[in-house]
Amino acid sequence: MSFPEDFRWGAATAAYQIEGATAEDGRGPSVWDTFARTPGKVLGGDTGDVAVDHYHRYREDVALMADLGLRAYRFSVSWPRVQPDGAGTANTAGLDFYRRLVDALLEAGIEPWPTLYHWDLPQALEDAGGWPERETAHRFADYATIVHDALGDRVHHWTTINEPWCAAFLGYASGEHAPGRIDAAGSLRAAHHLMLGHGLAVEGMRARHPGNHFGAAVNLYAISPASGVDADLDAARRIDGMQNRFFLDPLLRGAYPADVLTDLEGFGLDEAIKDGDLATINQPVDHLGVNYYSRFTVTGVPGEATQAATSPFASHSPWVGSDFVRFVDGGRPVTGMGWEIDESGLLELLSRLHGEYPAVDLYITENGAGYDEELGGDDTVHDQDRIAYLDAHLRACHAAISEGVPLRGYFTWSLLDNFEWAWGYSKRFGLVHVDYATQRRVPKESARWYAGVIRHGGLPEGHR
Ligand code: IFM
Repeated sequence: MSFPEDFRWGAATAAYQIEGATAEDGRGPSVWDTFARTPGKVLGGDTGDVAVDHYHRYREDVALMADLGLRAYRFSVSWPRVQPDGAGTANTAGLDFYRRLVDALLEAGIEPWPTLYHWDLPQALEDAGGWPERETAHRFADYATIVHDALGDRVHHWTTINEPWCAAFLGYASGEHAPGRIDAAGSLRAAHHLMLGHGLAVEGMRARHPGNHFGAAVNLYAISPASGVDADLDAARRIDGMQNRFFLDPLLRGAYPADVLTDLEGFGLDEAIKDGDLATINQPVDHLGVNYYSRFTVTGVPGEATQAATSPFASHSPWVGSDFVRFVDGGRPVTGMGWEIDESGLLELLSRLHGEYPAVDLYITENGAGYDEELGGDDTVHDQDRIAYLDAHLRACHAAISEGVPLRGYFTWSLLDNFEWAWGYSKRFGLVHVDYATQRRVPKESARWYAGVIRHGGLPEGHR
């Protein structure tokens, strides 16, 4: 099962999850520094203060990537490293880190794919109101152009925001992620302003380097109603609306979905949307990043199964989860996160995206499986479950390409074990095991398997 010659084989990480060095070289505090220090917010009281020390070990990590044969590496830039207070002139020492990283990647023949916002908002901007404030979108666009001015001559693919659903709704509605606010109306404004920030940033960056490629990465799900009864169909419509279409439609069509706007009446979103915003959000983009992990099965029948532990981020949007939608067990095997494994959902999603939003190239910007793993006595991790997960999802990618879906690359989540947000260091997603006490890196079996896939440009025929 060969993939196209120019298919981008990659792996992904994010700044706060791997860099550490949170107080070095002038970096300012981010909302995640504050949140992680707040008792009870992160499992075990873990923080990103050291993480996997990538800030100091990036050369070793680039060498690991080269050993794996990665063609591209998706990382995120830490906004508070570049602008410690979220505004004003750049902190040169912070930008220099990304200059060094990009140079090391290019020297190793690995294409750098930066994401500008993977959730580490400068704390000063949160203190001024955070993403529910419109001004934050403008601050983000300024920051984006600073980074792009520094790297845009050598970096040609740019992702603006990562998973705005999480940043807005886990950050401001359920409070499970930083900054930990519980404010449904504020979370909707946050979502709108994240997308506005994306549009303003693309506009600014493209004006400077029209030849570069720009896009956003969204976390999308396959969604099934638990049955064909009207209440279940409506639950599926609602969760598809909030999870998928609420982001896809403004970004790619320039309009919020009408049914979702009706569902959200009374939450003040209308007042946040100013003339021209949707045209700004709907900047032409060169690619859409798809972060895919799982399928949701939902019911709207009152009194049916309550929140299933198996649904990532499921309970969380107060107005969506409480009255109309409940997540039920879809009866599939789960990863160590309790997330149901369903590669058919990825094929379904890719076909749908191509059918409904045809004009954009697609990349899988995240896909992977988290487990509680330990290094074995033979000094490796026999992560056959992860290999099976990746293999199945890559077969779905291959099927999508065979159907004509313009899927141009795949970035597995994640290169390294790292700080898994509210789960701290308890869940491991890496191809490479990290001993958090010594920072020693050991490629897992999945790393060797993925290197083989890249080397052969595909997978053997038939199922594993
Ligand atoms: O670790 C996260 C990543 O930061 C965003 N997408 C999901 C991953 C696994 O939870």
